[in-house]
Amino acid sequence: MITLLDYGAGNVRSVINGLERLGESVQPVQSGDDIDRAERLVFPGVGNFGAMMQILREKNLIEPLLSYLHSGRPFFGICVALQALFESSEEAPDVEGLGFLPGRVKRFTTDLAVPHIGWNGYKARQPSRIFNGLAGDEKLYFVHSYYVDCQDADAILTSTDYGCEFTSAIQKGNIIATQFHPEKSGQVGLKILENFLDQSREAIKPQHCPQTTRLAKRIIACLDVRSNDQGDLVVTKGDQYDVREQGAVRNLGKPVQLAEEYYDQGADEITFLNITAFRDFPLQDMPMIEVLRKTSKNVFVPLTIGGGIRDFTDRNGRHYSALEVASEYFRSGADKISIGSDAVLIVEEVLRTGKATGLSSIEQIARVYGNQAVVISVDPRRVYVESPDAVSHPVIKTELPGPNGEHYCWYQCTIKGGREGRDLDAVTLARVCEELGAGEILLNCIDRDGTNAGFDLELINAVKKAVTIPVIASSGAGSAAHFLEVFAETEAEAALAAGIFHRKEVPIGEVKDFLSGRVEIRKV
Ligand code: 1PR
Repeated sequence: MITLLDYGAGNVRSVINGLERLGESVQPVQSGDDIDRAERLVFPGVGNFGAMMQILREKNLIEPLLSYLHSGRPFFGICVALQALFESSEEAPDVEGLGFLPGRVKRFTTDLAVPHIGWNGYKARQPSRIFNGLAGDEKLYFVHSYYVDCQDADAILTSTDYGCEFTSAIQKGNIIATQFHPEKSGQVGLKILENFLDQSREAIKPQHCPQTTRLAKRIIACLDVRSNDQGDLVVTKGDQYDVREQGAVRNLGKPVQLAEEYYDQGADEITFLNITAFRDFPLQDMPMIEVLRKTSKNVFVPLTIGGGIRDFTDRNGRHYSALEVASEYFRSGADKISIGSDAVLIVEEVLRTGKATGLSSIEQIARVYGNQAVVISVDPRRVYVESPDAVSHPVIKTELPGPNGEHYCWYQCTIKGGREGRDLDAVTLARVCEELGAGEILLNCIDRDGTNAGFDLELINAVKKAVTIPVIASSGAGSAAHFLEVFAETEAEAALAAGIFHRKEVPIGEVKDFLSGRVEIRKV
């Protein structure tokens, strides 16, 4: 039996799924007494350091937690739960941490994108039972903007490089905590959890740890999901967003099954986009919730879900906030949510009034679940113009002339799955969304979607220059070489594709084999 400390702020389902997969039963903490009685305690931390400490205080869990930590019983903390063990955090300077270990939590100050999102390596500093079966050169999944500066050298279990060298795991007696997410780190992560659960395993140091660790470029499989005309939920795929072929919605497979296949093939992340959610409220019959629940049982890499995340009032006058919709997704196994149409409307309003309200879906969800949990999905389309000052939007000089020989273009944002163009450009959208608290940009391109013609490098460079958060390049991948091209010619942190994977033209493994040795990637 594992006791799980869930303070209600994020995706603990994946941790539970991981532990259950390893044959354990999981009992959530209801009160401090449960912690007092616990034999093994797992504490997955998500969201904001200050909010977490405040909830722990309100629930009177600080004292039981500290006395558990000092009792020498097994403890595994994840992400913000690692940070909680220290004295304080720059994320909430007025809030005290548990102070179990000396040191502070600091924000990354680097030219690299922040949050640090993706698969990075680790350098083992001491033997541990969690390393059993690991070679040392594996990559693990990180997602955070703050890192631990541990002042007790003997407690540092692993360190990782990202602009600086930071403590990525600690071990002190039976207390282990990691900045990375084992429950999201595929088979390697499950192995680490399994090693923690079995206290009889020998403490070892892995053989092949790197001198310097490097963040991998991520390869993401995207599943556009909707109901077809028969009412079945299917994975579909459009050509420039048109998903119908001879009148019928293209059916390329079942969402859960395809997600599992891509996980097995080595996808670094899976994204589900509920592409008709702008007209059907996502909590009405909740098909995507079920997809997430089932997928997260067997898929141990990050899951993003998008579509319909906005405020909504149903026929009976019941109001749902975007935060409620997102919360339901997080509870069901999502690690990140993606906001499309609503982000465009929010940014238009911010630009019109000159200020943010603090109440938009982006701001509210980022406040509760952390910036890293909020992805903005952009659906832009090229608009050619005669000259750079023809419109008030940022215009780029393009190598791909327009139909009338134009050498300039801007990227118009659309909503409702590309059906409606707006007077807003993708560069401004991305920049303002970052200011509002978004943690990542999923940059689609209607012109390239489904064309197999390669990514729109000019679009990606224009948006990437405007933001410091990670950018996922999307739309147009038609070969493994297109992935190399996008990583060589832009600074995108990840590349996403759909059609070539669904049609089995180029499997994920082939993309990774092709990139191996040329681009830093995660090998499975
Ligand atoms: O606006 O918040 O409800 O979110 C709806 C979401 O659904 C948005 O993220 C939007 O991008 C997506 N969406 C809406 N309609 C479509 C459509 O195709 N008709 N799909 C759609 C967007 C783009 C990518 C695609 C890449 C890669 N699809 O998801 O996977 O272009 O494709 P490729 O590799 O085959 O070229 P909201």
